[in-house]
Amino acid sequence: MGTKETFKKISEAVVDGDTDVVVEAINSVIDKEDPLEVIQNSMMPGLKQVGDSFSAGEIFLPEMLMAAEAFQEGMKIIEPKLEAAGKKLETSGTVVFGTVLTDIHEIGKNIVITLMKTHGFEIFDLGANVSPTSFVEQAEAKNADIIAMSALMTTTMTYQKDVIDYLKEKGLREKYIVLVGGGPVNKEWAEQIGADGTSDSAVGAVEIAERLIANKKGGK
Ligand code: B12
Repeated sequence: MGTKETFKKISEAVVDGDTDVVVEAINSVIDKEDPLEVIQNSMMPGLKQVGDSFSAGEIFLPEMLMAAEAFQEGMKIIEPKLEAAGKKLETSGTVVFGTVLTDIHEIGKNIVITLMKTHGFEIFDLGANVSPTSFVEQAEAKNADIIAMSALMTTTMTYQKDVIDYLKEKGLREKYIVLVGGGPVNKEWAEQIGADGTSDSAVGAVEIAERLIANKKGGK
């Protein structure tokens, strides 16, 4: 089976929530393919289709849960490869990263975290359902450069604004680079709430984090 067919097989198995097939098919390509390509071109299209079918009322929560589980089992194979492929660099900066309050979606956050680690960032993963006060307390405690927030729902993205407002209230806004991301987040939203940057991809998230850290260290 060629790579293209295997990627299609992985994508379909994510949709079906068939963990065994996902694991087996990933194992068959992971040693010859770029791990990031495997995520972007096989796993993510499957999950996107699941989201679309869920919106259309064609599938329900149990199916979405099974797809998420299959995805996460696949990630267990891909993540170590991604980390091994990363260059060992000096720490680029310290990041506290979490999914906002009342939101439990973590898959995207975890992908961005893995890629940031491979680029030398020190990451404190706060998990999901993180309150604005926790984001700020943890950033202070870890002496972070960046506060990064993921939100996957239109109903939870407003908590990204709450974190920024809380930083302002505490007189700490200028101390941190604030990055926001997740499905419904775009540039307009980031600008509207006064975040420093956003991206809809893990590669883009790393690029923007590196650029903003360089500016900050350069005293800009
Ligand atoms: C998997 C999934 C789940 C899983 C989550 C498992 C887990 N542990 O994460 C489960 C089944 C648990 C779940 C539950 C629910 N879900 Co859900 N879920 C999804 C689904 C299918 C995929 C999300 C995902 O992982 N995408 C893949 C990742 C890689 O993409 P991503 O997160 O966007 O991340 C990328 C970028 O955004 C960016 N990025 C992400 N974070 C950050 C942060 C920064 C700082 C930066 C710079 C970049 C960045 O980089 C990432 C890599 O490319 C989406 C549909 C979709 N198309 O998104 C629905 C979706 C998000 N869910 C939805 C809903 C409604 C729910 C539920 C309310 C369902 C219910 N009735 O209970 C619950 C919510 C529970 C809660 N309180 O949070 C809706 C949200 C609609 C809305 N209001 O906006 C969606 C859009 C489905 C739909 N089309 O209706 N869900």
